[in-house]
Amino acid sequence: MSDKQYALFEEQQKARGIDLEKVKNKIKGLEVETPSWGFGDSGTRFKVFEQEGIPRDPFEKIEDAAQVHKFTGSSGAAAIHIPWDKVDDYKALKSHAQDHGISIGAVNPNVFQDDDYKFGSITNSDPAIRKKATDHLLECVDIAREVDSKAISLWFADGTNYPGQADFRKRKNWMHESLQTLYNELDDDMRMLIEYKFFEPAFYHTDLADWGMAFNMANKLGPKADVLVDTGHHPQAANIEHIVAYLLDEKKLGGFHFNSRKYADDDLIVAAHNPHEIFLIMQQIVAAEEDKQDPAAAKTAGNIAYMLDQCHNIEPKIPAMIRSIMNVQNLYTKACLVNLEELREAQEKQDVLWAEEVVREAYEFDVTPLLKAVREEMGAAPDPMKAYRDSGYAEKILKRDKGGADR
Ligand code: PSV
Ligand code: MN
Repeated sequence: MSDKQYALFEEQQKARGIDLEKVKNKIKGLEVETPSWGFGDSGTRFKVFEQEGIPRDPFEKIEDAAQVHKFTGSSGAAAIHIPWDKVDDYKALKSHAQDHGISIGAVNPNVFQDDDYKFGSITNSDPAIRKKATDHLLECVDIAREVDSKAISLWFADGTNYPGQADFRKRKNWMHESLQTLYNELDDDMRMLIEYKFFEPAFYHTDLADWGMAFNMANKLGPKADVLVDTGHHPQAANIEHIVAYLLDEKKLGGFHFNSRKYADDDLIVAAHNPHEIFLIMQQIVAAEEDKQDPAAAKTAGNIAYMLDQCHNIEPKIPAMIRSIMNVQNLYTKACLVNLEELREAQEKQDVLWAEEVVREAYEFDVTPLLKAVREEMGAAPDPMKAYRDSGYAEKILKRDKGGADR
């Protein structure tokens, strides 16, 4: 698009009542963390394909994450997963991130990879195993303090495979007990994000199966506990944007794990085949951000921790992350182009087709030129994919060879 065409786009948006300067500022404020584990080798239960150039330790994962930020301008933090990212000196990890222009994001405890957790971690009927898992959660609070992170992001693989295997209600209470212990340990400016998933790795039941259970838990714990929505953790056809709106209204939406899925928890590039779904989620968020009648909802929306949770098993990691960040930026921008006043009017008049059109119209605009302009203003790359390709970084890391660190 030439400058002239861009000027026309600006005119067009102005005529629709959209303040493009405001939209630009909103895009500049959008930060999406990358997951350190998304830079490591990963695969399916059938095969992990080793790639050349995979980071050999958490420090190199941070270096790769910094590349994503360098070119997109919107990914200034990397989430870590413990023990995958266990290091002797967490302050050194924090400084390494700072030296590369990013920070450490959410700290994710891992209580699903130890043999002891075969029958559950914080829901295990053995008190010694529950204590071991809870102690690890507390260890992660200490790590968060060292790396200056304000979020503990929790996901539990706990569940059962067969009817009668365990007592659902007891497990529910054990989970509450453990999470309360963690909650009590959080500093005032920290929060915990509770992620749910209705399947996998357990096949019969999962202890935190859906947003309602996570919401109930977060409510019981208190204001420092919020719900995290991973877009890959719902049954097919679940209306995720409705869940998002509900949690926003309850002021309990804390974070996102973005990815896209076709069948299960596929962890693919976000919006690779569900762009419209991500747009509709973003639309709910932008509507809350702009809600003058409900400042608390606007505050909640403005305080969401956005993260990618992706495990690319056949594609190169860094450009896949860059593509994901671009897709999130793209769909958030489109959501910002919805004329909310017109939408309200259409809803008040109960004009179904008009309301649908107001939302769809925004989705159909090409916002690439706008995003190029914004990235330029931010000092990032107008075309991040090309800039990364041209940078030579992908070739430079080949010397790391195959066989990188644990995810
Ligand atoms: C589980 O499927 C999950 O979404 C959780 O966020 C984990 O921490 C992450 O994937 C990595 O396994
Ligand atoms: Mn997740």
